[in-house]
Amino acid sequence: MQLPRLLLAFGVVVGAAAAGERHECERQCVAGDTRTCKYEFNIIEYHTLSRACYDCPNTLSDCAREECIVADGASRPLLTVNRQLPGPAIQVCEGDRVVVDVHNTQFSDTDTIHWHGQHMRDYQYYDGVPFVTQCPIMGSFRYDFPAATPGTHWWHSHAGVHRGDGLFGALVVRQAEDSLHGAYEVDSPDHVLMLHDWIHGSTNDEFLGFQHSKSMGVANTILLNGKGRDLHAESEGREVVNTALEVLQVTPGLRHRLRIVSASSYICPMAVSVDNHKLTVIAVDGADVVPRTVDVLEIISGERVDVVLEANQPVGNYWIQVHGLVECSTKECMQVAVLRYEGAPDTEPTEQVEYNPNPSGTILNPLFPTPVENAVDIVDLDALTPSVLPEEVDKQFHLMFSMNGVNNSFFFNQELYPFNGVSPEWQRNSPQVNDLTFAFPQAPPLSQPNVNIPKLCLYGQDVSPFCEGDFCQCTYVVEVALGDTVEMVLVSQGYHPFHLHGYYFHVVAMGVIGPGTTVQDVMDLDAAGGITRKLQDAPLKDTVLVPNGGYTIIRFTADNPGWWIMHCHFMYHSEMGMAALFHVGTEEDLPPVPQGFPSCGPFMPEI
Ligand SMILES: *[C@@H]1O[C@H](CO)[C@@H](O)[C@H](O)[C@H]1NC(C)=O
Ligand SMILES: [Cu+2]
Repeated sequence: MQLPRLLLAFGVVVGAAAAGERHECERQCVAGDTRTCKYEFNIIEYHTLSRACYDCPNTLSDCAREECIVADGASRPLLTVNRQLPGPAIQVCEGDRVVVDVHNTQFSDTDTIHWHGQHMRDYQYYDGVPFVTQCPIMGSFRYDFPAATPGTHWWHSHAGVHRGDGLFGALVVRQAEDSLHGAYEVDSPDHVLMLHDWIHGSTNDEFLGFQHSKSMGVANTILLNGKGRDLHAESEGREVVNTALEVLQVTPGLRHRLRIVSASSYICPMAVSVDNHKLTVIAVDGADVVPRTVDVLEIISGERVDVVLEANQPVGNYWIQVHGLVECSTKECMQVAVLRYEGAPDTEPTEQVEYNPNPSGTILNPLFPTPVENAVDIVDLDALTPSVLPEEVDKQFHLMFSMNGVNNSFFFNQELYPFNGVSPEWQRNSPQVNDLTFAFPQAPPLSQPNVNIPKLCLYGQDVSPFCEGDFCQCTYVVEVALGDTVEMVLVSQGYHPFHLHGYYFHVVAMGVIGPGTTVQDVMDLDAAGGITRKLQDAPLKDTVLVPNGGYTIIRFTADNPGWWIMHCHFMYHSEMGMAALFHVGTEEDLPPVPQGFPSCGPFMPEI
């Protein structure tokens, strides 16, 4: 039977009331109908449980008021776009022109917005990385780019730790006819699930406490589409607030496409499952894969997973469970949402849920990639569009992601309080790439190519001029010619989600060797034939786990010129310098800098 796909989804507004009306671009996609989709993003400093909430939580109906942000009921300052958490979702059709006017109303801070998943080919100036592609926004800035890469994506602040304070939202690009449309009937704009971790205070306060004092930098809880409950309130002596949970409504008998995004900021990979339901994975990071059915999916900061959920169980309410892993297990962070069948009562499931970091069943993308039966690693997935990669590449790079105990001058003073002169609770390891802390240029090399980069250091060259003792800091750049085929061997001590701007890459290998694995260990294993590369139908991603004590190998053709940041997607790690720049081609390969594009830089005249 042919079901009226999508009409169902767009015909009725289901679930909890979304803030305001639907944007006219949020529509069923039809070939030939492309539009200009305009958005106003006001970056506003704000607070949970503000006066917009009236008598919430005492009067529960007040909590649903427009501009009232409850989160998990903890009172804290935050940053918003348009007083919403998450910020407004952009849901458009492939080929639409997306125009977002960002107005920064912060009293004393700047911002930029990155469109995670869009590769900005020919629109490099709108990638949204401060001091790389543009100057930080002080007043207003108009982003203008085509929705060129279909799939489930998201947008977020790329400035400081603002993402953790609430500056993020969904960016979904649908197609008139997608390759996997036969796999589901419903693709509702209400079925986007943004997962993010949350702390009970201002992110900057916590970040400074982590760097200079004894704060551990771990999340307090997880929120699903900005909603959730402080599940440890009672045991930790906080006021118990009966906050609303997110509800996803499904139609009995139909298959629904759920679009899951990890907007996590802290070190909080998550395990996602739905009680009594299997999840059929059809896309990762927006790119279609040959469908695989699993029980649980693990997702790390920046990743997206699209699944099909068939509503084939008795009409009722079921828990959607999200459990935090790694550092999120120290506070047993978890959250639930309700999967509600049409016709089911407006109640919560009665099953008790308990924190469980070791879910059973078949797991997609496990944190510990091993050749065990019940795991589907990212490299086990097949891209839906067949491809065969050549055996050889033009350029190979090795990048080590590690946490180093060095006299990082941001936290230590070699004379007054060196790393080895303080007790362990005051020590902080520095997140580095190839033992280097990334220093941002003073002006964006993309839009101001003539401004000197004072601390420029190139891959493969001597970096000693940039070191003071054991601490090295520079603007680390990996350069290739336009069109080069590239392999990056990513090695890691600890878990790090690697994100490269401007590209999809093929994930061709992933594995674990053991604690303390070095680049040399991976090279030796590779030389001995111990690493098999998947050159046929390797899945495409833009964010990938580099497992603890292991490696991930990616390949792609550097056909998108520009200056692209690549970084660990854990917010603290990238802000503390676990980043580098990937420079492709030359100025001549780029479109002209847009007229009137803002410029910035140091003012240091001769004296
Ligand atoms: C840091 O500086 C101190 C004092 O100069 C030195 O003794 C120590 O070896 C350096 N490195 C570490 C990791 O502490
Ligand atoms: Cu990291």
